Amino acid sequence: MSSQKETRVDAVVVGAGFGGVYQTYSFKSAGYSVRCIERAPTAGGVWYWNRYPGAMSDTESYLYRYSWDKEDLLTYPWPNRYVTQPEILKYLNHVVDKHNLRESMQFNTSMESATWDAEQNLWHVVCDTGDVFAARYLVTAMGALSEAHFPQIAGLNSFAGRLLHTQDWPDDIDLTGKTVAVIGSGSTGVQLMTAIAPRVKRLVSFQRSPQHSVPTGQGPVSEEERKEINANYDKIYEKIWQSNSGFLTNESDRPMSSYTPEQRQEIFEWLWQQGNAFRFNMSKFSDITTNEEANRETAKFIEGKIAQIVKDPKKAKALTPKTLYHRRPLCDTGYYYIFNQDHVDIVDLRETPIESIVPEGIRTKDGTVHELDVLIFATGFDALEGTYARTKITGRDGHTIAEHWKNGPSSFAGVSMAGFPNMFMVFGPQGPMSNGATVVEVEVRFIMQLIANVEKSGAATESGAKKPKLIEVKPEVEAQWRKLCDKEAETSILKKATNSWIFGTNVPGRKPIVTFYFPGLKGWLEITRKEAEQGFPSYM
Ligand code: NA7
Repeated sequence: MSSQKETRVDAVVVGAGFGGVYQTYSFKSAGYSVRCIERAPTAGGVWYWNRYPGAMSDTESYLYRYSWDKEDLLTYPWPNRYVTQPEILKYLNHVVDKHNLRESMQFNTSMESATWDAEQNLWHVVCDTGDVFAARYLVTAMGALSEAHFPQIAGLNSFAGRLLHTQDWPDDIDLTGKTVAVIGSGSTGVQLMTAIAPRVKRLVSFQRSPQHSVPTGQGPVSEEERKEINANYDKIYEKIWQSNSGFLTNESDRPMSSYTPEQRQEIFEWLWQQGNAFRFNMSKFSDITTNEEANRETAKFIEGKIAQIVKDPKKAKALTPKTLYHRRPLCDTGYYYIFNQDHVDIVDLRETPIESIVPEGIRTKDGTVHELDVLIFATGFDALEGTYARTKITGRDGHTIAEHWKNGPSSFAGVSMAGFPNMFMVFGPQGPMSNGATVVEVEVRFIMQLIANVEKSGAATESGAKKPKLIEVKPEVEAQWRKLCDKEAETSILKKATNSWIFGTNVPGRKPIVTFYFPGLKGWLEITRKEAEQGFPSYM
């Protein structure tokens, strides 16, 4: 432990993204002294780092925000159906300023370690700035997806041009007139390529797996639409808290087989015109992710669209998946269309793998050297473990998170880990699989309920007269939760995907896990509500 004088606070929050901002607000408004530390120079979290062109939310604007600031809900501008990265960054910083949270925040500060002190029942938090905090509560809101996954390709460091990862996008890069390669065709790669295609001299996608993507339906929101949403916000959120996805007020309970083949095609076409991947997946058919036949039919419809849109048969072939529609659903603002331009090309890595990176660019196994100015990795994240590996968190009896997660990340409800008293995660492993903006809200509320529960007993006083009661989940509850998450994911077609961060299989060497609680928001809320009603029996 550092010899530096400790600053005593009630709570330390790590991270000032969607989760950390709300957690800081919640502590502050409940009267706790709180320090939020953030490694970036401002609030924003993933929306600060992922500044690549085209970055935007694929949850619709009216739901990609906090529900608890009613005034903002009604007045804060969101002119389009989806909010872009700069808009989200601005919004989060607006919330920080509006609620005077900046005074509780410390930027350009990373947590190096957090160590549980069982004598004093405190967390000692050491930062790279030399700051040391002692806090009764520690909340890590560091994001599940905040550490870049950089695949180890031979010769990676030999490239003489500019090498970038979408996760840490620099401000000084201008791609105009450049020859650019993108490795990665997940939601990030698809957004990025669609956005940069008009301005680069040449764009080549080095694609390992083609994906099924549907249109976002991005476009302006009229004054009438906004008025209608404003007039119904309470009712909308009532439905959202009852939904699995946290995105949709209308999740279908009708299986695909209940429609005739003609009706299905009409519905697919309607969904395609409406846009939004989650709407496409869940609003009209209930079984796209659970019934293989329904899934194949959906995949076939999208593949038909690819064939219609992409004129060059070679490019169309490369862009057409041969798999189920089983990845995290994607949507785009014209992705397939960019391949109709002569300066946009695709290398199908299934046929011609990368041999190595060379100073001039990428050498593929057929001996071709693709000369490049800029090489962009849109290769995703080392989810959860990557994030938590940046810091050393040591709980009871010297037990570290790295040890706790030796069989892959786990928690109870995405929030608590056995052996880590008075510590909580926002967006930890096995939280609800739902819209992130709603997930952070329900998790923070649950954390505050847990804290209020022990504090109302009067046990956790600053005076230290009594040993404060601790909040610590039972180990058997965490183990059962993990089993439950495995079971709930068992029937999902998403499980058939390889290389998925949702199943911990995208980074070599990581243990496969089920990252989410698949029943989503509704199921998670039912369980945690019961937990609160019964006086938190899962906790010691
Ligand atoms: P994803 O969804 O993990 O996608 C990563 C992409 O990078 C995907 O196309 C991968 O191909 C590709 N990739 C990864 N490693 C390699 C190597 N070694 N060679 C070639 N291609 C590779 O990350 P995103 O950033 O797009 O999205 C992550 C989340 O962010 C998303 O779910 C949203 O919640 C926001 P693969 O498909 O594995 O063959």
